[in-house]
Amino acid sequence: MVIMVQPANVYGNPKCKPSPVIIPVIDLTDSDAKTQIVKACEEFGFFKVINPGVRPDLLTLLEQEASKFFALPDSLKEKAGPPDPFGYGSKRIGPNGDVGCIEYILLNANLSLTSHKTADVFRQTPPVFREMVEEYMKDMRGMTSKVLEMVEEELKIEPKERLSKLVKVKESDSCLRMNHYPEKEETPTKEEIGFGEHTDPQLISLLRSNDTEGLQICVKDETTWVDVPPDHSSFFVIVGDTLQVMTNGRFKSVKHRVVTNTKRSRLSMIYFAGPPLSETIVPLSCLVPSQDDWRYRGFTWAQYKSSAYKTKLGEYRLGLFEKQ
Ligand code: GA4
Repeated sequence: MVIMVQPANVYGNPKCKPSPVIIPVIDLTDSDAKTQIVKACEEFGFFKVINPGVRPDLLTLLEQEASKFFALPDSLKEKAGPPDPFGYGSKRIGPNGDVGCIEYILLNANLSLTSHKTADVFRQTPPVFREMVEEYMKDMRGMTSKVLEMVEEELKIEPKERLSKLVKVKESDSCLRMNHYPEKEETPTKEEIGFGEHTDPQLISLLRSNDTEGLQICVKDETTWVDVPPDHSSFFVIVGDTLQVMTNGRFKSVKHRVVTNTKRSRLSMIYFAGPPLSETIVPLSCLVPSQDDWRYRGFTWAQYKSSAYKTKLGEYRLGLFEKQ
């Protein structure tokens, strides 16, 4: 199955008449799912998952509790900020001057490792919020490992190079972001940036949103942006930089962004599945046996993360690690 979408006109060139783009829609229970996943990761670095197997009541409850947090007075929310990088943030994204029409909560997937800013998020919310977050992250860990296992099977990745184990182990450095893009009071005349264009540094990310549009991905020639129609009952899978390196560029880490132009607020939750900090990231030798063919030099996830935090959102972070 696929969704046909038209290239977004606002940031594109209005003179060219672009052809529609087809975003893959994959049912993980389909017998052919693993082949479809690999094709989608190669072509777009992006696909939609239907029938994700996550309890709809958990999604509804978590969304309700997150909305209640964002509806609190600024003075209370700000007690959990500014983010370090975890905690509550408003308008500023990351430490290098990026801004957007957004407020958010960023949480480490391992809540017990968490900073006092995160503890302050839960101080402002009922205990059920933390319980829902923990349950949701467990489900997200399950879904990311399932997708990666399917990739392993299709690409015949050897057991010692398993991708899925990187996100299953307790040392996995994953995080959860809840983004709230407030509604506009007046009819907006132009779209504004909610979250600027970027690629995700991790292995893969799972994004879910309410029924408000705004997400766009960059396709084809790297210059065409397309609107991704929202679907609150499905998840979107985003390939990150780390998976691009491990597949030696075969999978694309997709550039994406969020524009806000609606009278309805947008609420999204993204789980970023990352490897352990000490993990060395190199192309998988079962895919690329000769090091001469590696397009990237190796790095640990800790090194990549610290270099990412020195960049602006839209920078091409892998450039530093490409072989000449
Ligand atoms: C982009 C993907 C995730 O949202 C994130 C972001 C992180 C942050 O907001 O703290 C970064 C950004 C993201 C990449 C470059 C740096 C770090 C903001 C920023 C400018 C949580 C992540 O892991 O990397």
